[in-house]
Amino acid sequence: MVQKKALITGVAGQDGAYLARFLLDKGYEVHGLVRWDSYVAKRDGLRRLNLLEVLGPYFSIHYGDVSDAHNIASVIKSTKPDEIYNLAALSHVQVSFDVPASSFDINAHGILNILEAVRCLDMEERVRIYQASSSEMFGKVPAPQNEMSAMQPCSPYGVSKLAGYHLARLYRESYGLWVCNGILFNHESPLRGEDFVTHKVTRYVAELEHGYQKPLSLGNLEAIRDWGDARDYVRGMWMMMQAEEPDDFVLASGQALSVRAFVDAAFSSLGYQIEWRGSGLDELGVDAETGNVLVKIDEAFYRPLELDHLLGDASKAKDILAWKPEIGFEQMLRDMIEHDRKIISLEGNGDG
Ligand code: G4F
Repeated sequence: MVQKKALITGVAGQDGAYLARFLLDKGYEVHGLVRWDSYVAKRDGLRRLNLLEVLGPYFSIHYGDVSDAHNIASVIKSTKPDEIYNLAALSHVQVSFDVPASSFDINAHGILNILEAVRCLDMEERVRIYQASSSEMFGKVPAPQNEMSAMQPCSPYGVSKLAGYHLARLYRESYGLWVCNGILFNHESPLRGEDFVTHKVTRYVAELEHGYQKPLSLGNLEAIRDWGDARDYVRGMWMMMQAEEPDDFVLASGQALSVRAFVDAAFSSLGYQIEWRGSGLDELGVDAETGNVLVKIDEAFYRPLELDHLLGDASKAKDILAWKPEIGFEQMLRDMIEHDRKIISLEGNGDG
């Protein structure tokens, strides 16, 4: 059987690592684009790939950057992929307010460079492209959101992702490129970056077992998110790429929780009950048993503009692709905390 080849940009991230593992298990030859800073800090930069045992004979690393048009064209030309998954992104919403131009370079220019490379190399006939679009594009529109909802992003990240989404759609409609947009709602896992709220919380809860130190500082607790599991979502990406026609699909769990409810669930999974006292910036989350302050509010984690309510409707993916999430919220939370406990005990043994 002829082995399919995939190129994954952003392969060192949460989704990239899970997708690489998934495709290797399906018998693909996988090429991963990794940025120079992962090369410099190789051990840390490639830690997810190491953990999932991705590095091996059917996986090749290419150092580069989607915002460098020459680089991405040359990687596409040399690897000749059947499928390109564009997962490279500046993905932290709050950070995008600090570096809006970089967000555009990576999130909008990046996909443009890929689309142009495929077109100029006359590879339209053989390559399929997946663009990682985001529920952050919906911004302020009322929940639930699906493929037909309006889009009013409220962060530089969301605006840059919306530009990327439209470029993908435009190249599909005007040049006939096989490009699909996966509009993914928040998706978490043990490999989630620790600067995202879920992993920041689970890491703190796991550390509590080794003794109380200082409170966890968080921002807005009222925002509501639809949290699914990244492992289900990379399967969905692949399913979109196997469809007969290129199209755009929402992937979501269909259940939403506030950040506060997530915090409560994470703490209670290890037996801590939080009592919320006070309000606004003075609000505290107190351990009902010991009186220790576990959570405090820090204005620094508030964004200039907040996206209040995301709840995805993934009916189209269910109907057309037969995709549905298999890992529930409770299991995801359990896996994240178990992973953090393991990492913390390895660090304690000097193996971290
Ligand atoms: O975990 P977050 O940083 O994820 P956010 O902003 O929803 O973005 C994630 O999901 C998007 C899909 O909709 C992706 F496109 C994007 O790349 C990323 O993966 O924040 C979630 C919520 C926000 O409302 C934030 O204001 O948690 C709130 N929050 C409260 N305290 C915090 C914190 N977020 C972070 N990162 N850190 C805090 O201390």
